[in-house]
Amino acid sequence: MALERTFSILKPDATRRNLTGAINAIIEKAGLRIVAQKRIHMTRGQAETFYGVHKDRPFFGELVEFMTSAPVVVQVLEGENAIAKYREVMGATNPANAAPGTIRKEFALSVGENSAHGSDAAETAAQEIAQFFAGNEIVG
Ligand code: RTP
Ligand code: MG
Repeated sequence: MALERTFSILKPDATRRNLTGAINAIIEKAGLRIVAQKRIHMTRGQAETFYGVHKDRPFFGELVEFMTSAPVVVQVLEGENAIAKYREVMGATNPANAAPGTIRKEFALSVGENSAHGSDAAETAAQEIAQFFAGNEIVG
C-alpha cells in the first residue's frame, strides 16, 4: 500500500496542558511518522478558513474562539492509510464516545476542547496541508 499523508492539529487545550509530547508518543507508537511540525498561534482568519465547512453550525463562533485562544501545533503525518489510521488513533469527536487508549479518550476535556484534529478525506488532507505548510517544509 502507498504512503499517505494527513494533516493534524494539536489543539489549544493540549498545548495549554503541555500534552504535545504525550500525544506525539501515541501518534508515533501507532506507526505514523511526523514529517512536518510547527507551533503557531492561529489568526482568526486562519481558523475561519480552516473550519469554513462548519460556518453555519451553532458552535462555529465558539470553535474559532477556542482555536485562536492559545498556540497550536500543526503537523503532517505520514504512513500507510494515514488518514483513517489517525482518525482511529484520535477517537470519536466527543470524548465520552471515544475508545480507550485514543487521544481524545485520554486527554480531551469536552466535545469542543478535544485535543486533536485529523483530516477526514484525501482531498481535505491535501487542502489542509497546503493551508499551513510549504512543500519544502515537509520532509518524508
Ligand atoms: P476535527 O475536524 O477537529 O478533526 O473533528 P471531527 O472531524 O471529529 O469533528 P467535526 O464534526 O469536523 O467538528 C469539528 C470540531 O468542532 C468542534 N465541535 N464542537 N460544541 C459542539 O457540539 C461541537 N461539535 C464539534 C470540535 O472541536 C470538533 O473537533
Ligand atoms: Mg472534522
